[in-house]
Formats: sequence, C-alpha cells, structure tokens
Amino acid sequence: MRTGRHMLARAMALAAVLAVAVAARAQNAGREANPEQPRSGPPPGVYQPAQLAADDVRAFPVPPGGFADARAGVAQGRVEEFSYDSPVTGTRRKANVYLPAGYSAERRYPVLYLLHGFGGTLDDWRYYVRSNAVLDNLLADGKVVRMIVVMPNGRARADDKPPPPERSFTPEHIAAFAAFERELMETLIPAIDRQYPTLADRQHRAIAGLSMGGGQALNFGLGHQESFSWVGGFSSAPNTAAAAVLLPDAARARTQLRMLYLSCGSQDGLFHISQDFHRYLKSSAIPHVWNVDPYSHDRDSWAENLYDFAQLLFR
Ligand code: FER
Repeated sequence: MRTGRHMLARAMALAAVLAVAVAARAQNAGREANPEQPRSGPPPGVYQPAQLAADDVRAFPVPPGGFADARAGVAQGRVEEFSYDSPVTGTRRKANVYLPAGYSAERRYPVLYLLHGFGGTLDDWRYYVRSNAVLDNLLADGKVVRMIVVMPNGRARADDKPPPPERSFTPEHIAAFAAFERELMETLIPAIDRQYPTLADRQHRAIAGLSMGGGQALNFGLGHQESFSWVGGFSSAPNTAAAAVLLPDAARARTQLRMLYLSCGSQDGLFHISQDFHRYLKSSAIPHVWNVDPYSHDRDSWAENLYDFAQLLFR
C-alpha cells in the first residue's frame, strides 16, 4: 500500500514536471519576440543533435562490468560533511568530502573538486553517479592515486536548494553558479586546506564537473591555472565560456596544464558545446583528452568519464 501510494506520488510529480515543461515550451515559443521575458526554459536552439566528425570517438576502452557498483571485499572510502561560512552568500554552506580507504591524517593528499549539474545537489556524484564505488574499486585495483574528493554545493546563493524546474533557467539561478567561483577560490579551498591534510598547490589540485558543473570546472579551472593544473568538463553546459576567452595564451596553457579533459555523449543535445571547445584546443595545439561516448546527458556518461579521468590524475 505504501509503495502504491509512493508510486502514485511519483507519477503525479512527474506529471507536474511534464506540465511545467509543456508550459515552458509554450512560453519559449514567444520568447524571441520578447527578449526581456524571464527565462523558464533553456534558450531555443541550445539542444542540437550531434554532428559527429572523424575525431569524435571514444578515447578509452569500455570499463569492466560493475566498475560503478560496490564490490564485495573492497575497502570503502567515507564521506564527511564539511561546512563553512560563505561571505558570498552570507550563509553556512555544505560540501561532501570523500576520504579514500586507507586515509591517514599523517599523510598528505591531492584534492579533486567535483561539481554537480543545474538541478543537482552535493549528493549527486555519490548517490546518482556512484562516484564512491567508482573510486573505491579503482583504488582497490591500484589504478588511482589516493586522493581527497570535495563535492560542494555549486549554487552560491542564500537559498541553495535546487529550485523547482520552472525556475531553473532564471538569470538569478544561472548567476548563482557563476558566483560560486569567488566562494570556491577565496573561501572553500582555503578552508579545505586548513581542515584536511592536503597537498595545497596547483600540481595537486584538480577540478571537474558534470554539465553546469562541467562549465564551472572549465571556467574556474582554466581561469585559475595558478590554482589548478588538472581540469575536466563532462557534458559541459552552455555556461561554459568560449575556449578562446579561457585560453587566450596557448603557450601558457601548454606549460601550466597537466591535463585538460573533455567528454560528452553523442546522444547529448549539448554535444556541440564540448565539440566546439575541443576544436579550439585542437586548432591551438593545446593537448587535451577528448572522449566521445555513446551516452546521453546521464550517469552512464559521468560514471565512465570519472573512471577514465581519475586514473590519469596526479601522475
Ligand atoms: C542550458 C541548458 C542546460 C543551460 C544549462 C544547462 C545555463 C544545464 C544542464 C545541466 O546542468 O544538467 O541552456 O544554460
């Protein structure tokens, strides 16, 4: 009975989301005529079918089955809740901190900052993508360097809960993802470096994210090469700044960046964003990984890319 009611509630929630999506679409139809109207959906034309070129291919073999499932006998890392006062939002804010199996406060570790998507939360990487299982398994197999992984809330506004779908695309919500840059650089990173035994230099600090978080990772990571030398954008969203703006100095990028990693699924309507970024890097001879997988805007892509990206980190 409880399950039935739960399913009904879910079905009703889904129907509500669909109704909102239909309404948003109807509203979008008139948007071009009135650019002042606040956005409740993505701008028209953002989602496009991928036009695959010869170099848009998988960069890695398919991971072994079960790579993102908790495996019997594998030691698990643990997640701590970390909180800090943010001058950007004026509120106390949370981040999840993954400490790998075998973690000891007597040693020092490199740090990966891992960012969620538009409607997401700081729990998405661990519960939706199952990042803990991916990293635990890789560590047990000796395929990754032991690292701390910080999964913050990338929505820097006083009310930092995911908004209802019809408010996702408001300018205020988009601005909150941009405002996280200052909080990350000036508050969160220093706080993590005080609280945990980190290797607190650019050689040992990485940033990556999915979708809106992928755009943040590219913008913040490439915009702060003094602080990051490993950067990854997975299925990056339209908040991604133009590559030419982020990387005006190709020679500097070649010497500073240890890894720049881009991925996207060929079924993802945002494919063109990563593809354009890759094409700029290629034309500027900036070394990078470009991994095109067969997935959509979903956890299959993000789990696989975390699996491939993590193995290259801090080597
Ligand atoms: C957009 C389409 C998608 C956009 C953001 C997204 C800011 C983000 C999607 C996600 O994070 O999953 O036009 O504009």
